[in-house]
Amino acid sequence: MSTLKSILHETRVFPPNEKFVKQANLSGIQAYHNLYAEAERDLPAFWDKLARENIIWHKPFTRVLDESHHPFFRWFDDGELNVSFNCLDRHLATQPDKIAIIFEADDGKVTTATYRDLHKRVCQFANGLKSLGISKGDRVIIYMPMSIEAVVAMQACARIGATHSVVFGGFSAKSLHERITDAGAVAVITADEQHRGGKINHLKSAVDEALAMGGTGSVKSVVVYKRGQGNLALQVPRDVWWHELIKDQSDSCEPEWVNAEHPLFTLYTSGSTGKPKGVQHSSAGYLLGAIMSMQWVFDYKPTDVFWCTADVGWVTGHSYVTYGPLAVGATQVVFEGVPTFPDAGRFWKLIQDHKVTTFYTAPTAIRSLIKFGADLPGKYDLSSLRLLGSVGEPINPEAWMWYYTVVGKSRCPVVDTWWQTETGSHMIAPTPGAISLKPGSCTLPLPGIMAAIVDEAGHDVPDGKGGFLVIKRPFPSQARTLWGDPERFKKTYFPDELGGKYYLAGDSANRDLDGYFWIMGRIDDVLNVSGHRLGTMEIESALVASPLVAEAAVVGKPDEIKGEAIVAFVVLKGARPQGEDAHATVIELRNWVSGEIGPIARPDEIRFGDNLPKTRSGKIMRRLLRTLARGEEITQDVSTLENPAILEQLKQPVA
Ligand code: 6R9
Repeated sequence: MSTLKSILHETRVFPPNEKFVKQANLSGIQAYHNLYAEAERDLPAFWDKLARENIIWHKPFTRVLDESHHPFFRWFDDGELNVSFNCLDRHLATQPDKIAIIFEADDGKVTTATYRDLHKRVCQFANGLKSLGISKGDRVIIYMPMSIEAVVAMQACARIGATHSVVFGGFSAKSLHERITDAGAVAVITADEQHRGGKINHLKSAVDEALAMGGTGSVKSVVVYKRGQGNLALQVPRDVWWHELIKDQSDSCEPEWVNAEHPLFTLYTSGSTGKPKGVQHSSAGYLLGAIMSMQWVFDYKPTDVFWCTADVGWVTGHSYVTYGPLAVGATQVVFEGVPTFPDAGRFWKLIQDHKVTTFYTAPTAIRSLIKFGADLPGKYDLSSLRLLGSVGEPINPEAWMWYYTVVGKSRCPVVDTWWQTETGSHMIAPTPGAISLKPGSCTLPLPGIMAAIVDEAGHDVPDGKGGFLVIKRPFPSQARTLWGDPERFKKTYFPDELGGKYYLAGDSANRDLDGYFWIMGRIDDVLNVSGHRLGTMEIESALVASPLVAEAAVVGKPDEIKGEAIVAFVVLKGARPQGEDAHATVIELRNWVSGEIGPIARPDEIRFGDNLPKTRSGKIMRRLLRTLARGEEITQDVSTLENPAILEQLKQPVA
């Protein structure tokens, strides 16, 4: 295999294999181009047809797209539906006994639920919520471990028209408090415990702590699912056990029909300021995005066993655990634990045991498993796999190649899916029976997604030049606003600087001469070194291409002469080097990067750690690395860090 010369010089191309093309939902490149052109010709007509074909409407819509309040777009806005009906009831006539969820607990215990079971459980719980006085338009916080119950809780909210806001179980009581008060939630659904990697996290005590912080008078009820022993005192009448709540409830529940634009959920995500943004999604448009991407990108087939490893606390867990797979009637795996417990073969064992066909995970998970070598996946039978997916950050070509060859045995397309909390569903991603893959590129925009790259003034840049990634025309699954802050929505995503017209994603990207998109990283992750623009990702890719390196993160630090200097935090495949050894490795890696990209990209400083500081969803916390790189004390909130101890190691420059 040729060595890598930075991602933009990546020349490997993998056309879809014939067998895959034959069976694909979108088969052959012409089919893709036709569909894309159809959307370009008449965008409303394109989505109109899909919305009628793929959603079951209680009251069909007559209007497709209303742009009169730009950028607060409305889709299908005189239609009525219920999202939970579209995920459950629609399958009762055709496949009630099909397994909807295979749940594997941290300790390996497996339980399943059919569509009929799931429907009953959602109805019962929805009735329980109603008995607490919760109704349409109320906000409900969900703070749960990965479980069938977490999916039930979300679906039950959707069923009664309550707007859920899931808070990831790894967030601290303080973050939870912030979200409860911002949402003005009437209830919190939680569990006594969360089990991950053999460790227990006491969710209910965090809820108690959050509710004791004040300003949470809107919260009338706390529902507690008993995941562990349930050894805790309920605060009656506020708190109620889940099993007590549903005990006498009927297992049928007429769905609340809501307007297409009714807020299905808000999900908090971090922005450039400290205050998290409550990204608000619609019902119909959001659902349509989830369904179409299941069909186009995951090439969904009724025989699939789908597994998205994301937690429901993130948008990926919303669209590709709770809503997308159920709306299309899939069998899916839901996993409570972590990839490395009880050992680093856990993911591969799950794929083997449940005969997973479609596996969707994050590059950071892949890279951390690469560390354990190719022998490990080789010990498991992964022959059920037919499609692999990646999400959350750019996947460097070397990790892509490992995923493709070692996990997928060069048989399975790798779909690198670029999208965001704000976009609700995939935006730029291969339709795998149509599009040739290039390692490290999320390839081409989906039909109906008018993605482009522009400069600071909002003008198109020539291919190969790079700039801001924007989406020029509205699409159904996009966020409608920020909860309680429409001004911030407008300012952040439709800034005046770009003429206010386009959705600004906040990522920089490059489009190559074949029209393929290469995401370079967040706008704030772009370094300007001696007047040269460098994506941190580009340097990371080069580092990871070295046989010595398992993982790397690159940040900038201010430099008097160059503007910015490059600091690389590196995890080696071998042990963390000390003394002379460390010094020699630094020189070797600096020269390596210089050879890969050019002397301009040579890191000014390299530090070694056993790991990188990551959130529990697997994102590297670059802002912490930037603080460390500057030699400053960390004052930021580190409560979302998986491994806070690593910061001490990374403080130390190599002497
Ligand atoms: C789905 C999700 C969004 C940000 C996004 C970008 C990065 C996500 C990516 C990717 C390159 C991909 N990102 N997928 N970058 N290639 N395939 O992760 O949503 O948590 O809101 O993060 O993640 O920087 O702007 P979210």
